[in-house]
Amino acid sequence: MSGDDWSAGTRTARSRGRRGLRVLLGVGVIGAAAALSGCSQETVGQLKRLGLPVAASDRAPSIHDLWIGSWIAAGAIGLFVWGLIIYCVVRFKRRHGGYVKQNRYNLPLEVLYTIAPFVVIGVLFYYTVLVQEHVQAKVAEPQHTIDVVGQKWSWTFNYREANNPQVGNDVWESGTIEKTPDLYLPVGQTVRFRLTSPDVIHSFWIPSFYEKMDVIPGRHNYFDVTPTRLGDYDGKCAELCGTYHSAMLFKVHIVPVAEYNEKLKELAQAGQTGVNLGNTSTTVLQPPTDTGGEG
Ligand SMILES: [Cu+2]
Repeated sequence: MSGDDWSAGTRTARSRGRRGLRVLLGVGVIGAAAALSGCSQETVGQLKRLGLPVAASDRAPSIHDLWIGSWIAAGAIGLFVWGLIIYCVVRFKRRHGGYVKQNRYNLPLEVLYTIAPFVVIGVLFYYTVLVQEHVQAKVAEPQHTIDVVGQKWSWTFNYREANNPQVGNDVWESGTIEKTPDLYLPVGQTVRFRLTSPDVIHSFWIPSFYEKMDVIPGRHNYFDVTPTRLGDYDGKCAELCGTYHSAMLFKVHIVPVAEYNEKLKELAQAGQTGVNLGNTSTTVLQPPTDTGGEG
């Protein structure tokens, strides 16, 4: 094979490679477009929030901003570092068998490597503290107080509404691992959650509030929040608490105030008045039964 044949061969191979790359890119773009067009509005919204569910409380937007800001900062730093790596790989590629000049024990560089991460952590820490202060700020006079009991393996919600003329009673709802309890919240009104546990540590989490708090035996953790968006949301335990931790779910319904009062009156009519401090559930899920059959 002559030199000309060889270079013509590599040219053909290279152009074939480029065509292959273009086809691959085209397929990728079409595939991504098809995948995204198949997504619901909800999924697209969640992608825009970089994975966060829709926000449903007055405290959530500041956590949203911290989340997005952290990703932007991480992305900028990532691009900068990848840029430096690619630059070094290309610019200082080993040629003619020699090494480029090595920079070990370069004091100014090492000082820079030490200080730069502290600056990054310092900025993240500063904004985290600001957001935490805002999220945990207490309301002087919360309009509603709900005592939440996290117990193995469900939740009890005590609505302390004895002073609410619309309800006139403290009422409660309690779930089991078979029956997921409902938590009703009035939209636009301040709610204080007081958390207790009779057994082990749980964690009270409504993902759409973008915050959660541990439920610790012997302690009274509490936080204030104003639900801001009507709708149904998920709630769950976020602390591994035993065999049926994964079944420790609840449904959150953010409703107009009138409907909230109605729901609580229904609980009162069902005789669920007073305060229920919960108890370790004795309900045990049955193991799946053998359906029998041959083979
Ligand atoms: Cu739990």
